[in-house]
Amino acid sequence: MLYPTSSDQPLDAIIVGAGLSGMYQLHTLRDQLNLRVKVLEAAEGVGGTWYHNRYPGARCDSESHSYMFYFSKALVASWDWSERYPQQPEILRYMNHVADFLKLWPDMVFNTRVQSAQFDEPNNLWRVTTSQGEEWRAKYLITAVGCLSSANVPDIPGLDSFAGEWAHTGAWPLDGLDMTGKRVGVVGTGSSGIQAIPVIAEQAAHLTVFQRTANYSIPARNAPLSEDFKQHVKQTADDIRQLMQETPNAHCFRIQPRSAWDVSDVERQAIYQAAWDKGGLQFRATFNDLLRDKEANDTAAEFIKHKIKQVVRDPHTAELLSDIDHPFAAKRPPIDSHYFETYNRDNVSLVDIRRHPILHIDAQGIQTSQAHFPLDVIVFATGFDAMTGSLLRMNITGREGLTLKDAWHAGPRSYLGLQVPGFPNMFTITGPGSPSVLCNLPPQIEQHVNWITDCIAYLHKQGIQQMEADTAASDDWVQQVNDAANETLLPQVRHSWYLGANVPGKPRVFMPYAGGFARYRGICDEVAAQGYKGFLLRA
Ligand code: N01
Repeated sequence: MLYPTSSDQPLDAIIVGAGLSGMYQLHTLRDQLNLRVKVLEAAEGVGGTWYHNRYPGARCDSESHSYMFYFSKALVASWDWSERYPQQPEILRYMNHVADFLKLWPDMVFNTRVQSAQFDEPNNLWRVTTSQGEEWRAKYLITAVGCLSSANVPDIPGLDSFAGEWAHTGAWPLDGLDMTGKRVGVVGTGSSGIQAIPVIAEQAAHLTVFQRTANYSIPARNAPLSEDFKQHVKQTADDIRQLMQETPNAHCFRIQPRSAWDVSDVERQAIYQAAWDKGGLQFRATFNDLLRDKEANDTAAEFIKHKIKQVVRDPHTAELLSDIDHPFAAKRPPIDSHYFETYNRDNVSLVDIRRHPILHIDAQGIQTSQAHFPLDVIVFATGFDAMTGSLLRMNITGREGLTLKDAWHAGPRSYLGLQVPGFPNMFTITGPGSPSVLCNLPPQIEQHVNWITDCIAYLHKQGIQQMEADTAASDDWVQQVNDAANETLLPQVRHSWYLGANVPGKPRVFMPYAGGFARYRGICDEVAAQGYKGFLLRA
């Protein structure tokens, strides 16, 4: 047996997950604090969600120079992205490069799914059991399981009887899915579906898209990066990092400090047009009140709906695609490469499953309340049991037999998205209650990992054996998370995955902190400066 089991010395920390967060956490604890740490990872390799999301067209919606680590200048200098938005294989290469660069491989254990984690109170240890039949023990348990890692396959009657092949975008087969010349159905038009649909349409004999909720999308305007730009990123790394830390969503662009009502109608249209031409998530940064003022938001929404109608030639299809029932960017806004244009192809059709729901799947295909659609392949682009799914799947039990499932029966409750009352010495990187999915994730990961690392250093220095989120502080934080969300239009979308509404039976609670990354960082820093106020520290 290569690694410690119950008979060996416990580790200092077990990190679950070898995505960006798990890898960086391993580096800081091992190489800065000199702790004994292992990463346990269910997959065969590093990458986290990017390991599994191999669907055609998978690409990052954050611009490549913002989707990387900035904590090390040498690491920044060692990497070049090739495109404005990196494709999944390139992101996976980057992750492998990070593991090589930081020499992480000896301390990561693959093909090892955590099956349970139990706090052993008398010994002040976490006991972790895995799919390999091992038990690992460590003082700290750090979850780095990602926010969008638990694929949500809808429970549609008859799926088992389907004679063709099917896959979920978030759990894509490692050896791919050949759709050449086949009749393919895609269910779902969120970010993943909108990325996959144009690429699948080029391969399939016929593509049928099953749309439940029409969605906005902004052209990505992807392009190769020039050598000049690649050099610029290296030379201005400090500025880029600083900018991402100051913006609400940790992206490399500022939200314009103007209201949609500060300009004339003509100027507003010109601003939207320029943002449309430039492409990308910056579109929502054109005005500072798009997510707070419904009427301001309507001006952006109408602009995009008009664009859809201009692009899509068939009036009925254009109507279905532009009949959007929620404010722009109140659900995570997709960006695309020729998504709406794809509906002008002869081999693509759109089915409205809001009006005519899917009834069941049979051996030959999908039956809606209106018609039967013969298919060879079904692609579920139906999203994730976001933010809590992967944590709950780990069967975590804290003090006095309290399970995480019970602790979160009414929705996730944590302090700062970092710790949960009743679960001592457990930290949740980008956990529910942190800005996480509302942010470009690498800067938020750096911030969380640095905070946890500083915190553990402090505990060691002070001789503190146990740290746990205080219940009252956590309740107050949950209130602050709700208050921040209620200042925006985000909670108004009742079918949003931010609220858990996409998973049957999941409590409807707004999960990420919407007060902005910069504000959140300030709060976390303040808590640390006050000796980790709001946490119970036991010697
Ligand atoms: O999932 P989604 P996603 N029957 O939940 C539909 C990130 N991401 O994988 O809206 C029929 O957004 C559902 O319909 P409705 C990003 O944060 C990042 O696309 O619930 N349809 C919707 O159309 C994103 O927000 C990148 O009515 C069903 C779709 O499936 C998040 O991942 C790239 C259904 C699901 O959309 C999730 O995106 C891609 C059912 N039973 C994704 N259940 C980056 O670039 C669901 N749907 C970083």
